Amino acid sequence: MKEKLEAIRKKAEAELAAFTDPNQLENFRIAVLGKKGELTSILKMMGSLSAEERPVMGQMANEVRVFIEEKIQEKAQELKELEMKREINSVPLFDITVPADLSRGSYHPITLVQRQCETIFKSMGFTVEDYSEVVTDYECFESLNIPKDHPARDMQDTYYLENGQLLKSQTSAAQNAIYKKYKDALINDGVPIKAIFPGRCFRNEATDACHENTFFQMEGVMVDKNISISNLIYFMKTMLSEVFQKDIKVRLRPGFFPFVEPGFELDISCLICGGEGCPSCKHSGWLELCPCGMIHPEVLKAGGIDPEEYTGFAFGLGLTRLAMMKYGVKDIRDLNSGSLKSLSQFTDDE
Ligand code: FA5
Repeated sequence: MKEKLEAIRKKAEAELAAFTDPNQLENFRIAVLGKKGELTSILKMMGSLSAEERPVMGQMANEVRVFIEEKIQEKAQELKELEMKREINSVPLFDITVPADLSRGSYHPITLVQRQCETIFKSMGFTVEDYSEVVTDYECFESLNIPKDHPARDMQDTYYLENGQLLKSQTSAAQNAIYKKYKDALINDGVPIKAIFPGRCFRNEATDACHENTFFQMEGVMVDKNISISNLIYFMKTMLSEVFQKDIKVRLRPGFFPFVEPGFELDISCLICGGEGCPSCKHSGWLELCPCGMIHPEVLKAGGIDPEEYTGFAFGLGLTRLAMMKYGVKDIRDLNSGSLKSLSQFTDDE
């Protein structure tokens, strides 16, 4: 029996190393550890051993079982990571040298991604709102729990106009108006507020491969009774899997925004370099894509909604960065270049 157990262990080690497909793993698991598997059959023979041999063989059989289970798990993880790498490498990188086909017009990649997101959220009952690019200080900051002289204003270097208005630095600037528009239906008729609002944002930023001074975001809010972080995570996951049509590595970490509590940063593993680090992700392997959180009670109050009764989530998706990742654009500045040679290459694959 000892030799048999040793043979099973050796065979498992050799066979598992050669597997390239998760189905092979499952078949192997059944053949060895399943009800009628090789190891299980040996265990069934334990009864015929002497009282001295039984515990020794029992321990050895158990060690072989644990060894094989661990090896199967390791291999499954290795195959999963390989599959992910394959998928990431299958994102066709946008090639700036390809000659343009200017025989007909085409949509801008940000428009394509925005429309996809709109379709996804509309199918989940969200309305699509439009909002102006010039807003008041109240809309962009004060209504969002960022009073005058609050240090959080320094997080965004804002362009102010001579009349005191400003170029919106974040689509969150539309939140207050949306709450006011839909609060009566929420309070009187129990209709949840579910809205997205895509729009252009402006910040006085030094540009690089992943920062522009003019870029698009898409805000999303949902307010109702008993909305929780699980609802937020569900909608974020659905949006990403629908946009990319495959599993994307994401990470959620704490983030500070005065208008949400708790707040999160949602990053995705850079699809340009497969997470290894490149200029498109500032060499970190991750790209900040969609900060989000539970709407701060002060923000709901400013919108005329009682935070004791209602809760909600909000997110601010970086649409321009999403277009980069979706279409394999290494440098965000190409998207604002106005170069038809570059921009005519994108097509709607819906
Ligand atoms: C905000 O603008 C918040 N309003 C987002 C938010 C909304 C948080 C609702 C919580 C609840 P932030 O400054 O991090 O956060 O920008 C959000 C996203 O916009 C970033 O993750 C990024 O994808 C994109 N973004 C920000 N700055 C730039 C830039 N200069 N160029 C390109 N994309 C940018």
